[in-house]
Amino acid sequence: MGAPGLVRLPIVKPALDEVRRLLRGADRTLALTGAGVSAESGVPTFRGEEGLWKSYRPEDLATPQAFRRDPRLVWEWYAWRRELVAKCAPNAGHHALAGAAGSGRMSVVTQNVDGLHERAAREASAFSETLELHGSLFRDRCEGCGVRFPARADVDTTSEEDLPRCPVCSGLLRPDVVWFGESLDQTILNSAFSAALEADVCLVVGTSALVQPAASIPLATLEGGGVLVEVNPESTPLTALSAVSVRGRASEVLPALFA
Ligand code: BJW
Ligand code: ZN
Repeated sequence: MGAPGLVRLPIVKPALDEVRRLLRGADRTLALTGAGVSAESGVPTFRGEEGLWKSYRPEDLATPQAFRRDPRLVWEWYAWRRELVAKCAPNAGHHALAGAAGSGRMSVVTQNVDGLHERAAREASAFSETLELHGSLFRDRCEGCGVRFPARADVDTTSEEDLPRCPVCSGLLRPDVVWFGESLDQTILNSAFSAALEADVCLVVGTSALVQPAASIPLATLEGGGVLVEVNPESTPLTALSAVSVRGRASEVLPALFA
């Protein structure tokens, strides 16, 4: 046991107490998550000093135009990310949300394509569907007929001829994610906005809240008379609208909130 003076005190205790009070009083809670929730699992975020967009240009890799121009390059990037994420595991933040969602009073909406919320829910044997706004890294979709397939273990990116093709129509397969300039799945988006409108608390975790329409989902909670709670080491455009902003890491703050 460490000396009493060295015990690590929660730096955000008053904020945590206030959030716990809000969550206890809420009939419905919506958690909207972004890349920050998976950062401590080893999945890179997009923006910020260590973010993917520091080394890669979204216009070269995450638009339909980029895929049409150079599908091999885009596939190479996604094959690398699949491999990277496959080695990652859900962290304490994913587990805390999975536990809370399993209780039935919380929905989880994520912008992440890493599948870590679903994995945490499966590991807890908790039934709770995560709404994946930006698709999944582990699914392919045919450019020709639109049919979706579970991702293959290996994608051969040696040349354009080697790229994966649809077994139904021979069209080129692509990762089933939402790129800039593409519409989100309307059913998923409507469900997310409805959940936000009904929520008494919208817990916004680990997102820079810069990408639309995801960043507007918490506004529906405000319109419905609910409150926002933000968990993020940095401030975001939603900070000023939040009842409480907890400045901390998801893997530390979320378990403390739902313990
Ligand atoms: C921690 C932490 C820790 C770190 N714990 N936290 C209205 C106005 C302006 C533009 C638009 C608009 N409407 C639409 C647009 C265009 C565009 C857009 O929003 N652009 C803005 C960037 C300006 N949106 C679209 O194109 C969308 N489509 C659309 O709207 O269709 C209709 C339409 C089209 C065209 C015009 C108008 C309408 C589609 C958006 C698709 C986004 N796709 C990506 C890639 C997905 C596939 C892939 O992964 O490869 O989605 S981009 C990338 O950003 C990814 C993410 O899901 C998304 C959000 O990022 P996120 O999660 O917020 O991550 P970061 O890195 O930004 O932030 C991490 C945060 O975590 C930071 O705050 C850290 O502090 C924090 N953090 N460690 C907690 N340990
Ligand atoms: Zn097809």
